[in-house]
Amino acid sequence: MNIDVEDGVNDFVKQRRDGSVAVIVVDNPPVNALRHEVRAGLLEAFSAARDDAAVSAIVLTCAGRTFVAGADITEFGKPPKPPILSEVISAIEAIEKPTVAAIHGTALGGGLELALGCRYRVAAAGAKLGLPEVKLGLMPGAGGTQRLPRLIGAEKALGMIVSGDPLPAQAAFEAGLVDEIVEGDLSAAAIAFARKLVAEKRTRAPVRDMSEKLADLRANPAKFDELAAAQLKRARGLAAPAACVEAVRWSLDVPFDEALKRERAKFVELLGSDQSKAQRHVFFAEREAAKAPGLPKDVKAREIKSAAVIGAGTMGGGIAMCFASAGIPVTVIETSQEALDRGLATIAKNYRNTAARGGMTAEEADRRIGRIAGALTLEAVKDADLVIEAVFEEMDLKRRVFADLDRFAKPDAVLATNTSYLDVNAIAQTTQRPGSVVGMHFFSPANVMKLLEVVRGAKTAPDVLATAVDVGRKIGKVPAVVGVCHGFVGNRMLRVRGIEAERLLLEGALPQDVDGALTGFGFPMGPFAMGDLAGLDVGWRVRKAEGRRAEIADQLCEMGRFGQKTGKGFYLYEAGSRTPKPDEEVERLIVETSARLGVKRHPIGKEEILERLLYPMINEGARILDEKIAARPGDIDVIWIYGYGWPVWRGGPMFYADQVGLAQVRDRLVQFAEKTGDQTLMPAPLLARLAAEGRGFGSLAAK
Ligand code: T1G
Repeated sequence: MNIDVEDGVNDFVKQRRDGSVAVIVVDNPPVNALRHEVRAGLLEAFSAARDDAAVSAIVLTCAGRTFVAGADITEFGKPPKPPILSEVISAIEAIEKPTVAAIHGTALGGGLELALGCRYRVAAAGAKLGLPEVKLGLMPGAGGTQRLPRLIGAEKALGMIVSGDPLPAQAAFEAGLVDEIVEGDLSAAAIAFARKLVAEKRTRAPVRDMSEKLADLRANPAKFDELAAAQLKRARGLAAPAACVEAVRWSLDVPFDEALKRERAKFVELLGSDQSKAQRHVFFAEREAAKAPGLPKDVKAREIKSAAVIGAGTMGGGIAMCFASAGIPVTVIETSQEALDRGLATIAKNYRNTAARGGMTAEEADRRIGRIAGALTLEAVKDADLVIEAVFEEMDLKRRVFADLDRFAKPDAVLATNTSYLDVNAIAQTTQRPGSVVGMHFFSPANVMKLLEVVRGAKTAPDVLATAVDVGRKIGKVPAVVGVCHGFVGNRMLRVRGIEAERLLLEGALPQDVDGALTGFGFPMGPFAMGDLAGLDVGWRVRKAEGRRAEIADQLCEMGRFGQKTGKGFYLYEAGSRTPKPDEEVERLIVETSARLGVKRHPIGKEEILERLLYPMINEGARILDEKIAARPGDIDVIWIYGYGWPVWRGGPMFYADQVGLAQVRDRLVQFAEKTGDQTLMPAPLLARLAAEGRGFGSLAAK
């Protein structure tokens, strides 16, 4: 964007004149967040342009890669500095001269609210516009809940505000949110647009005074309730979505200024809530988790223009879909035609089902299917920039595959393994190029789950690691860099929780008690229902390989009860149903096993069940930090939220531990160790130290 800056209102807001058009430029990299100097600079610049008789119109634009992407989240929780955003927006809205927001990149949150204060909006073709505050446990706090419904109607506004998902420019244009889509030089086009308004003496009411688009739902509040209920279906445990609904309802039946006051008050209330603090923690933790400590800032990721996946099973198929959906051609390699056909058919079925549900067009589904090729020999990897091995979780098999890959893959290919437990270094050693080997641990179903554990081997080259992280983002994943140990971060902590869950069954709980405690806490599913979904035989094979026994789970497997796939596991499943039903036979087995093992069963309360499941995990998390398998506590939080269903509004296990207080966690762990005799439950050195110092994991700077 060519901006010859006439002068600076301050370091973050510049202004210049293009004839009689005043051009105000926000310049606060990387995303032009509305820190207080930006707000102050905008108020000053707009006031000056308003009062300057030589100015006939005002264009608001931004330098860098995006329009304003919202309030400065790092300022939240600190005393607000004037002017507050809604004050700036009201001042802009009151200006009679045409005001035009020129939008590129992402106009989000306070950024879109700012644009709604202008009389007109023009957008670059690739722009996105949204109010994602709900994803931070908040709601729009500067008029978005009142102005957006007035401009595009309450139904569309409700969808945007409760989901927090942005609208692409074209859809925004069709909704009336944007007045013109621009190709080429946005600033020049916006200035031309402003000039045309002046020349044609076109005026428009401020958004606050618009009402025609509210008429339908004002006349039919029951319809609004219906729409709201549909939107809130997915709000499980979250407070912000309901607050967003209430606020949009005010646009129908509360005068604008009164509604603005209420919006502000509710926004401030949410800002102070534990849920929003947790979700803001996750926002920043997610961005940190992809940053591998010690990686040179200038390391460049290799470009991945093609991929190959070894194995067309559940994981291989899902992984291939990630690349095809991101526009990267991918070859899936299997050992038999039958297995290949089955894998490719499942992929095609998944895409067609999504298209049938309206998740994409049939043409788009065909395009994605078309990007996936099949092959029956490993030679087919020869042109791939990235090869991902997704074969059976067995070390010898993986080592054989990598030895062969070493012969066929091109010299600068990145060789990744999707192992979920095994030693990436041992796999890399079978090649002449261990520097090219990295772990890319996807989560099932791989085309849905957001998490990607990027496993850094002892010899993994910096640019290979950077490439795995970069391509992970490109295929829509949340990458978290971890070190090599058995089960890496997520599965290692899951194993500890599993041991405790089994122990609780022997001591007095039933599967539905344990699962109920976790679903009550906010997890979508408890350990036993999750085991039944994944198949109990999976864990059984892992335990056998480790020479470990889980009394109840192993007996169920010996009885052929593998979970949903056999209609019986820890629960009963009626034909065609995924709803777990408690099973007396399992209850009897548990009680008999306790008696056989001489364990005296006793009632265990929900709170204790929760502590017994979560505190040992947190303790293992502390060991993982001590061993530098994870660099930051936030990485562990991101892994559990995007890979294991930890409720985002509780911030993740390490964030949650800080809220509970590490002294409490420490003391309970000591009690559990004494009660069970299991010394691995004794507080990890890091946890014990922080608790003794009255500190939390949050006080640990990035290592
Ligand atoms: N405030 C402060 N820092 C921000 C920020 C923000 N709003 N947005 C991004 N950053 C930092 C981020 O931490 C990272 O830092 C760098 O910018 C690049 O971000 C009143 C109350 C815009 C789509 O929720 O969704 O307005 O890691 O890595 O992938 O109603 O950032 O480099 O040190 O994500 O290209 C509403 C949040 C705020 C949008 C760009 N707005 N941002 O994605 O880059 S609440 C949002 C994003 C609000 C009003 C309310 C994305 C992005 P670092 P990045 P990206």
